[in-house]
Amino acid sequence: MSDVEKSFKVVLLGEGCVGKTSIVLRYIQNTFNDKHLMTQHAGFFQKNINIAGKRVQLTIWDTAGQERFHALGPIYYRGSQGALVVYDITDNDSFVKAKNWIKELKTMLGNDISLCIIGNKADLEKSRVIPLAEAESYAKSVGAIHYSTSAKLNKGVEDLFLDLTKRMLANMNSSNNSTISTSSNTSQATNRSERIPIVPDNAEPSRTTCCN
Ligand code: G3D
Ligand code: MG
Repeated sequence: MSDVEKSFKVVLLGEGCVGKTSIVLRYIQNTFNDKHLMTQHAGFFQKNINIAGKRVQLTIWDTAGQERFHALGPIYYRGSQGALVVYDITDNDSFVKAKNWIKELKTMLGNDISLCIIGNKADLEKSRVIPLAEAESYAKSVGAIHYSTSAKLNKGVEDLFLDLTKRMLANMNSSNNSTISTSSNTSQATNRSERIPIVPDNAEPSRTTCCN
């Protein structure tokens, strides 16, 4: 098996409790835990996939709950080629927050990033407050792709990462630097140097769930 040909940094963003950690754990470990996850899984996860004949390594950054205190800044998403901005389809505030993140990412990173807007908790369709058409139309208006997922039921998660990876490869090919990178090139080295540890959040130790 050949070495990784390309490495991408992908960040998860969105309000607390929308299911960011659940999505990444579903993708990496194929597990779902409805117990409190916030402080247990801070940092980044890696997954290697073969796609279009290329071996790609995804480094997926999850927060340690800093979003609850508005404490996530450019240091977290800088250098990323993909962003998953997650909202909860049953929570209007989380959709507003997702739009704010999109605005910030576009201001800070321009069009160099593949944006995904993810309506999670699709299993709670009966409690949906964000119409799918509205979310899709917003995504289109900002050049993002909208996905519906349920980390709980394992719906849409694999497809989302596959599609995002294809888009990041396509972006890379359409940019000036269209040569496939190797693991020793500058772009990956840059990503490595930006692996600033995410400090676990100890601010809410007594909570057993993060929602409600
Ligand atoms: P976060 O990382 O965005 O803060 P978490 O969100 O992944 O910690 O999830 C927050 C809560 O939402 C968790 O429940 C989790 O089980 C639940 N959740 C995540 N994804 C889904 C989903 O697809 N469907 C449903 N129904 N629930 C989901 P608790 O009870 O720990 O607050
Ligand atoms: Mg989390």
